Amino acid sequence: MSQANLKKAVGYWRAMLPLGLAMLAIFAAAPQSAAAACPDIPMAVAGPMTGDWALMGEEMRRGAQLAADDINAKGGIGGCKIALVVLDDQGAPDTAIAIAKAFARDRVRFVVGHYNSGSSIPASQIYAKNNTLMVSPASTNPGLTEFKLWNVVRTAGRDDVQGAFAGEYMVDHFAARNLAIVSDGTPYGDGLANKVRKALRAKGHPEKLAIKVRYDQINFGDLIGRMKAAKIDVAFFAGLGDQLGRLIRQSDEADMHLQFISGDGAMVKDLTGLAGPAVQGTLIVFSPEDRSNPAAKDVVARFRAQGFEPEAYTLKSYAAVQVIAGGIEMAGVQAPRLVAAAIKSGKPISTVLGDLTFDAKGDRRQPDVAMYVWTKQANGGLSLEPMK
Ligand code: ABU
Repeated sequence: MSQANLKKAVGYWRAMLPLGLAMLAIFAAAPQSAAAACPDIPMAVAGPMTGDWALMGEEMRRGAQLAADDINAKGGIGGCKIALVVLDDQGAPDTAIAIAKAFARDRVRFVVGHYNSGSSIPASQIYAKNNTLMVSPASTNPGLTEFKLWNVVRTAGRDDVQGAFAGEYMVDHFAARNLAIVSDGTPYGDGLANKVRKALRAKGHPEKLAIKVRYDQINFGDLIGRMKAAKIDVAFFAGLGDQLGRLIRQSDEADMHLQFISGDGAMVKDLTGLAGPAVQGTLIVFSPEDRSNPAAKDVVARFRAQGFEPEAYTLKSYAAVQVIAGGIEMAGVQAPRLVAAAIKSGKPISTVLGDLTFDAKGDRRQPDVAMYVWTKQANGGLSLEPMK
């Protein structure tokens, strides 16, 4: 067996072993609400619980778990409790597909996931065939909902919205400079890069350089050399925070002081740890701050009481569970197709993100974006702040 296949196989079994154990735990215990004659509702949260994107997986897990606990504490959904299992897809499409197939054999019909668009898109097609509804809190590639599958919903935004916003911002603020677009080559990165490119061209200021890196690349000497040669001043990075952090640090070490801009994939709390002080001034496009939503006030306070700051995808994951619960309540049954139809009916569902309504494709009807900047504080620390 080749190293690559061995790695895949190990990844598969690492994902499947906890899945099998979790399933056993659920079904051995079900119905936990036996007194109420209402079996538990198996629900999964699936994302990268290990590896470079584990912080985002933790946000998903924490958000979904607290939402399930809160719903259960209030009596569940129509008296049925949520039994949440956590699955590690390692951010790998193959593992996400394996998880989706395993759910088909088991009784999980509701999934909060996945994180990576490159995992959500292929998994969604398996879920669709196998009567499973998924709500992604993080996958932003437009293709996820443009397939118009019955079973896909997301509490995240879309890359066409954030890409247009970022491209217009780049031209409006840096038109006199040389622009570059760097993609990580994933469905997320390539899709977002294309939307930024489209916006730059629409405004008559195309990028001078477009470069792809590998999603697992950690050394960017060639890229930095090419940007230096092309006298690039402003670079949009369409990829995830672990790579952006390394790229910022390595550019700084190469005495290449660029203005970096990136999308929601770089909304990671440890960016400053990866990038070092050169992160100051880096711009990030994301949705308006969920923690400032009045509807999130109590939940944010309880996360903080647990010693956890509910950043980035945490509240979007909490909301994803609320959306599923709201859909079951509206449908009056747990049948995933009817639940999906109820969610997509346009009726508002009350969540920590406020009242959400969804269109027929499963996208939020109120997409919004905002710009953030890594800012030096009076105490010398760096934090990500909304752009004033
Ligand atoms: N949207 C941020 C990163 C996850 C993804 O869409 O691939």
